[in-house]
Amino acid sequence: MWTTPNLEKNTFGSLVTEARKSLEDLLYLAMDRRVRLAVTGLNQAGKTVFITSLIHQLLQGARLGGLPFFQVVAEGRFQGAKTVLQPNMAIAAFRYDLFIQSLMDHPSAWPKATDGLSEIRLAIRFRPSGMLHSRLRSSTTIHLDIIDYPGEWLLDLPLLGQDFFQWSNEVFDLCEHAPRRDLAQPWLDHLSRLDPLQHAEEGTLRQASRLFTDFLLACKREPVGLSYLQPGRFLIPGDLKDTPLLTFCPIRCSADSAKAGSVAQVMAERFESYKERVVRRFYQDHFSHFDRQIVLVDLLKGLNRGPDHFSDMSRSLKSILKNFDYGRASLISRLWQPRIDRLLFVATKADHVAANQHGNMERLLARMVMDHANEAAFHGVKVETMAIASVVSTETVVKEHQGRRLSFVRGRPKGRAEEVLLFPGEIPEKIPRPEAWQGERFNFLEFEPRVRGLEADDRLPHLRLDLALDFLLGDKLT
Ligand SMILES: Nc1nc2c(ncn2[C@@H]2O[C@H](COP(=O)(O)OP(=O)(O)O)[C@@H](O)[C@H]2O)c(=O)[nH]1
Ligand SMILES: [Mg+2]
Repeated sequence: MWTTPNLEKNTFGSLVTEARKSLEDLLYLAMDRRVRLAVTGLNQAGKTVFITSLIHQLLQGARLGGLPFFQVVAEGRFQGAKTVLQPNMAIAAFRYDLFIQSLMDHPSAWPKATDGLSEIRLAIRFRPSGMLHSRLRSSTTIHLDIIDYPGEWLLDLPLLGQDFFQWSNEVFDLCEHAPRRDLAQPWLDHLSRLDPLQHAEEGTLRQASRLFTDFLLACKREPVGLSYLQPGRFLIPGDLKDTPLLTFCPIRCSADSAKAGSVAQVMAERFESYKERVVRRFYQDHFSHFDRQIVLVDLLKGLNRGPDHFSDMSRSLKSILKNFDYGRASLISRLWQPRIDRLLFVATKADHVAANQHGNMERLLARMVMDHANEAAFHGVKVETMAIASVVSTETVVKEHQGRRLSFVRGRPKGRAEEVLLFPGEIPEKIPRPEAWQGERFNFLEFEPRVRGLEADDRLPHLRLDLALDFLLGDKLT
């Protein structure tokens, strides 16, 4: 029998190994080293605080034992993170430096409200897991781009599937019910005196549009606080303020009667331009490049405000979820190739209630998004819900009260000088029935940050940020 001499066999073996190693090396290099994590939520949902705390935990919390359930940290493979130059020249910077400063100050304060879109880049260094990767490299770096943008913009998606006259009718229908009915009155009165077929003058368009914008802003303002409001840029105009793109409003008129040059026809043209140049452009320039999405929800504010507002919030959440319906007939898939493959819904500010309520908080949120989340999951998007606190500002205290053991929270309510111990009440695990909302059923207070005496080498306390990170990024750090 013919046999290969030992020497030859070894050389051949090592050649094969070398070749395989180079191939693996190439494959590894070809792997995507950039993750675009988009953070959204309605106004005041907690985006700025969430991103600030998340960056802080990566820069310093991980070293101080603050991310025990983030696998790459738990397995001892996390080597560090730092902020690096932002790649996109035309996007506002997310001012982590200012926001963390404000939280760490004495006295500590919540970061100032922001609007519009901003971005920051982190470099994360870690040791790859598994035989293949760890043999190839002792460590590797991934770039994490975090993008903060208003959830209100995602509510504009349905506009892409409507023409001006359909949209107008939808808005008029919504205005038949409280609380919109009264708030819309000045604008509707004005429209009743305006002939939609008269020749369009800029002044006429501006006046009608201003009254409509005032109506939207009144809907958004506290204590009304509605969220299902379109077009989104009318509320957060940024550099589009006063442009013709934002100078239109719904008009009572049929498509066939709107003759060229009339108010109705010019308004319809501007609506189409808004769809093209604002909505579609946001999806093309930004949304279609996101890899992971987190949607923050302030459930407690929704509960405080009562049933109408709560259902408005549910409606907004469902509308946001339509952005992740990748079915072949869906608006999203017809327009572009979606790539977000993980979607996390988070109930924020869990520290406003006692720890024993967090389970219900999560279950309530899960119920609100369930139907549409199933749809997204069916099309390959991993969906998860959680209750978190980005910066914990209370503590739970269990005490005997009239023979019952109750969970209280201790913290400094917004605007007060001293800490108090209070019983914030319970969160229902299901959406309450209309009759269960009688009186002021829910009154969850907001708290000032409690970062007293935090040294530069301490970390901000959080709840479950590590689990959120693991869901959003864990697989990219293996
Ligand atoms: N107690 C507590 N309050 C929070 C937390 N996150 C946000 N907040 C409160 O919610 C407000 C709005 O948060 P912000 O991040 O600015 O919301 P954004 O509009 O979504 O960016 C803050 O000013 C705080 O009062 C949190 O983790 N815990
Ligand atoms: Mg903000």
